[in-house]
Amino acid sequence: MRGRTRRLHFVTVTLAVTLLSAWLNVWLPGVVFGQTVYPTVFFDDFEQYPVGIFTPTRGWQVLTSSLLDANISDVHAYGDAKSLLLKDATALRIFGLQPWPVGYQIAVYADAVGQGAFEVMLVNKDGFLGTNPDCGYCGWMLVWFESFNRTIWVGDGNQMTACGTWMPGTWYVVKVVPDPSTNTFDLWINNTLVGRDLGMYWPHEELIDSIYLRSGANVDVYFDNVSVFLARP
Ligand SMILES: [Ca+2]
Repeated sequence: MRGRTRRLHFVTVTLAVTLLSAWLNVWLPGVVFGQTVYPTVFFDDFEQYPVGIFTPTRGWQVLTSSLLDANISDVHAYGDAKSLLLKDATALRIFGLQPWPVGYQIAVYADAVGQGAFEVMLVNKDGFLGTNPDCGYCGWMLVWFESFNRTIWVGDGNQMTACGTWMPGTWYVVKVVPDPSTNTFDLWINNTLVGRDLGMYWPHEELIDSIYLRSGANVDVYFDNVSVFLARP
């Protein structure tokens, strides 16, 4: 009887650990920051979509002339099997208005230098599409991978700061953490702080409701492990 109770206890503990691990895998990637864990607004690793043409669901929208330009790929992925592949295309993931401050993390990969650039930032969807005059440009905390001389730029679209270079065939994990007390943000790339106390020039951060991913580089650009988090413990 004692052995049966012990086995039952073992099974219960194993099940609890398994469920906790699964929960952690779903909710925590991208929001562990030093000793701090930030609450996740959303996370997507694209593992739940079939390989092939990306059918935008779960808050995603694809802005492109052809849906053929947005695909779920199993060619490159960050730490698992699938990623979102954009070819001269833009994807928006709408997560809704959140209490400021909001940060984001994303893994990006280009398999060639190509032309143009690829980029990520937070936006107000309606403003960015030109229908909300309250926030002007309506894009915040832009990280811009320029193909010409492979420079990584960060800023607000107008005032940009070079913060490193990039190589094709390499994953870059971009993490942006705002600090509302100083109206600045920090940029981390592959866990290295490459931009500190960067200026926030556009007002009305409380209007942020989406994350924006774009490939205009005439090359295949892969995006994975997209997360948005509330930037406070
Ligand atoms: Ca993935």
